[in-house]
Amino acid sequence: MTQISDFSTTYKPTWCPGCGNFGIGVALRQALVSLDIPPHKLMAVFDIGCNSNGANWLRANVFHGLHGRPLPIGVGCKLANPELEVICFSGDGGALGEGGNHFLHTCRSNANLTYVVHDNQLYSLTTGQAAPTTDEGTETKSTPKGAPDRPLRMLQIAISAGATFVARGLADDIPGLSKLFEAALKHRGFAVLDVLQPCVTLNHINTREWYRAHTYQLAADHDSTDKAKAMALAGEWNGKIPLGIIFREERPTLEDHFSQMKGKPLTQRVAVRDVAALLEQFR
Ligand SMILES: Cc1ncc(C[n+]2csc(CCOP(=O)(O)OP(=O)(O)O)c2C)c(N)n1
Ligand code: SF4
Repeated sequence: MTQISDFSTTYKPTWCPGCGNFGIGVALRQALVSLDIPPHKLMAVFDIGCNSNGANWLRANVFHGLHGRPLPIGVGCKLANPELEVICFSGDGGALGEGGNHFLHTCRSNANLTYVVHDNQLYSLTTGQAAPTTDEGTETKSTPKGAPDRPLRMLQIAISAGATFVARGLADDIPGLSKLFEAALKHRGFAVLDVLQPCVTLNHINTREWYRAHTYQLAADHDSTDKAKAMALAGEWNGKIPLGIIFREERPTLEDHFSQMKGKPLTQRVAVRDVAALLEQFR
C-alpha cells in the first residue's frame, strides 16, 4: 500500500509560512494514498511559479518545465505511456496567461490527465503582478491605479472549450480538496481543478478569511451533468463562489482517437536507449 512518506524527498518546500500551497500538497498526497497510486506510477509536470516549486518536494516522475507549458508536456507523457497517472500543475498566471493557448486546446482534446491550478489571483513568484484572474480595479505591483482588464473565468472557459471534469476547491479545506483530487484522478478525460490558494505574503485582499467568507459548498444533489447550470455556476464570483464538482461529462479522450495507442504503451514498444551520453552534453 502506498504511504504519504513514499512521496517525500530530502528537500523542504521554500514557500512562505502559511502559504496555501502547503494544503494543496498535503491533499494531493492523501488522495494518492487513498487511490493507492505509488510514486513510480505518477507523472507530475510542473509549471514555473511559487506553486511549481513543489516539484522539489514530490518524489515521483517529475518534470519542471517552462512557464505556461506543463499541459503539452503532460499530454506527450500520457500518449507515450498511458499507464502513468499524469497530473499537471500551474498557477493562475501560467494557466491563463502564458499557457492560455495550451489550456484551450487541452480542453478541446479531452486529454486524459488532471490539471491543478493554484489560484491565488496574482503572479506571485515575480512578487505580485496582476494575473488574468485579478479582479478589475485591483491595485497590484503592475497595476498601481487598478487592474484595467476584466478577469477571466477559468472554469467557464474550461466548460465551453470542452473539459469534461470541472471543479473548485479550497487549499485550506484539506479533507474536501483531497476528495476532489480523488474524483479528478478517477475521471477519464481532462479534469480541471481550480484551487483557491491564499498567498499570505502578497495578496492581502483574497486572504484565507476572504475565501472562507466568499465561498459555499455546492449542494449534494447538484446535477453536475447540467451544462447550462454549470456555466452559470462557473461564472459566479462577485457574490459567493461555488466549491465542488461543477461539471462532469463523458466523451472520448484524445487517446481514443489514435489506433496506434491500442496495445502496449509506446514506451514499451521502442528500444530502450541509453541517454546518459546525450544528457552529458547539457551538463
Ligand atoms: C514565458 C515566461 N514568461 C514570464 C516568466 C516570468 N515568470 C516566472 S514565474 C512568473 C509568475 C508565475 O505566476 P503564477 O503562474 O500565477 O504562479 P504563482 O507564482 O502565483 O504560483 C512569471 C511571470 C517566465 N519565466 N517565462
Ligand atoms: S509569495 Fe505567496 S504564493 Fe509564493 S510562497 Fe509566498 S505565500 Fe506562497
